[in-house]
Amino acid sequence: NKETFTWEEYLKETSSTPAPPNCFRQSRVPPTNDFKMGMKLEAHDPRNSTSVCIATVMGLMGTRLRLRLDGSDNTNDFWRLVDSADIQPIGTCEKNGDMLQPPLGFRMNASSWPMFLLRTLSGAEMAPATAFKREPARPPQNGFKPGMKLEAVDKKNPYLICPATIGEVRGDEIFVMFDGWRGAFDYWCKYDSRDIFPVGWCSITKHSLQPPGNSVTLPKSLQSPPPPPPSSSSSQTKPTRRSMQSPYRLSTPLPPLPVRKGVRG
Ligand code: MLZ
Repeated sequence: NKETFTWEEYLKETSSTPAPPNCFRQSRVPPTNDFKMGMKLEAHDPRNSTSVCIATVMGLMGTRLRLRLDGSDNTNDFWRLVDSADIQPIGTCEKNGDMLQPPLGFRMNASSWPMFLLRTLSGAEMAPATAFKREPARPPQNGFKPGMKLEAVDKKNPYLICPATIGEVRGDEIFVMFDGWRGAFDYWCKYDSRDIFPVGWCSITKHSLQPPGNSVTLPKSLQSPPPPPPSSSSSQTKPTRRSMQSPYRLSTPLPPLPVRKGVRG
């Protein structure tokens, strides 16, 4: 059936091979997701990672949780794995002698935080300690090679996990290229990122997997090189615009290939 994506067919079509599972900072046996909608927990504020906040489970997919910080609005939801070191049971922060913080962009006056905290926790269902799984160890070194296939979180649409290819390897960094999207969603990350998974992960954990896009992947000779990885000295530098780098950059889009049904997100 050509209309549903399967890795088996796709790997044959593209004559490519999956990145070995031991390259990833993921458990060989994926953890179970024992959280439930509405449960509360402690989470590091993604926009201010030194502060620990109260979060509510707003959704579950595979081994991932959609989280919203209590006191924040609905536009800053984020996703974490059940074995992420960024989340912990309620009470952990206090046990460590720390204080729960209001999220960045707390909707109310700062003086109302203590009362808000009291009310948001009273009668709340707290995620049990057993639902939090230990974060797997990082692989000892970067084992990725260009061309290897994987499943990766689309950081612009973080609810999506999509088929991707390793484009380049430099030190501890890898360039993740999303198949069929002409570079629009590609990014550099560390080889031990929690946002990348071995081929088959979504199917095992019952997470949806977006099929590849339908844009042509240009032959290597016509591709512009990936932007440089964020170096430690200039980690905030924006990647150079690719269109500036290659004389071969197409100015008009290529015609779309015959569309598989349900490909577009
Ligand atoms: N449907 C949206 C999301 C694309 C997601 C791509 N992921 C690699 C779009 O077409 O822009």
